[in-house]
Amino acid sequence: MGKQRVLSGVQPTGNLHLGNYLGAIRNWVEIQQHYDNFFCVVDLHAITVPHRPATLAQDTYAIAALYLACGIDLQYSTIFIQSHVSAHSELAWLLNCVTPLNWLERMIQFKEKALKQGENVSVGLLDYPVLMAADILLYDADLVPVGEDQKQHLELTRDIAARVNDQFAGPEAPVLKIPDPLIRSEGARVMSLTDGTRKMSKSDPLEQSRINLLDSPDDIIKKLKRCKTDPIRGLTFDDRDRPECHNLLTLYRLLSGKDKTTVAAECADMGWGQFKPLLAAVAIAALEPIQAKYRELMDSRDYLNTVLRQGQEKAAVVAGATLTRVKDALGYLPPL
Ligand code: AQP
Repeated sequence: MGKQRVLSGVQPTGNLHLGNYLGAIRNWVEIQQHYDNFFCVVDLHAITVPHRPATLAQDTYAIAALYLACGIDLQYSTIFIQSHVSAHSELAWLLNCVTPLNWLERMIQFKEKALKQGENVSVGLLDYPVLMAADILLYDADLVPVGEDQKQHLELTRDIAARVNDQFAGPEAPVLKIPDPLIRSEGARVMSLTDGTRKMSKSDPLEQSRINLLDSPDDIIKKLKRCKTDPIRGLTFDDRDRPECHNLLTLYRLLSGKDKTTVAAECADMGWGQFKPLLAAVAIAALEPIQAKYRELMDSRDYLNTVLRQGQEKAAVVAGATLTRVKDALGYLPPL
């Protein structure tokens, strides 16, 4: 039997932060050799909120370079740009016509992001999870490694696939494979540095709320110096009344590679003044090699273009086959 298929992606909507890294990309790297992986830069999703045309292409390159810099290995993985494979938009339209509107209106991320946009909220923002379902289903993905925030969208993807199978195929010959989410308990929800009850997010207007993968050592030190804490001495995991403390200890644990018991013992008697420089040092050490590799890749535009062109060719073959299967099941006249 061949390897199971994995698909995931990140939007080029700004600087990648520790949440994107620890919740998603680092996990992709860790598991990649066991799977046949497709990792895309989901640029069609990036315009579901107001975006800047002047920086979209550059941001797209930057995410692709960061995938490689974080350790995505082309021996196991295909990297491509979502908008370079037109089957994504086409399948999204077909799935739109099968998906009940009220399924989308229930999506938490839509409600949260729509609130920020008032009357300017686009149909695309509501439709985002259908496009995401198309991204996943086109590749017959078995597993989708994501952070906790995407769990509801994954459930919707499964529901849409099941509905297509129910309506247009028999149980013996499903048209679409139903994928499973792969959400690791560690790092699944990295929280903001300014509010330990909110997730770290690219779109948070407060730059201080996140550590970006490309932040300089000085910026990391400053952000951690100013980040929200509490007046209690002694640092502990899992105290519901101390969300910032749990988040910062978890970051320290994940970035240092130490286990939870070791970190709990090491930090049990510490104050923030002692802990913050320690966390800054491990964050800087973890990001330094990624940043060096990123700079090298961004200076090798021909190489990046080759990677993305080859990725697009490979992705288009797999996606095209699924799209044809779905169109056949829906009864379309094939091209003559
Ligand atoms: N705070 C987080 N903790 C753990 N995982 C996270 N992810 C995002 N934030 C966290 C995971 O990163 C992957 C890519 O996310 P995305 O760029 O597609 O969009 P998002 O989930 O909406 O991430 P952001 O940073 O909050 O972006 P904006 O602000 O643009 O919406 C996903 O696997 C996600 O789970």
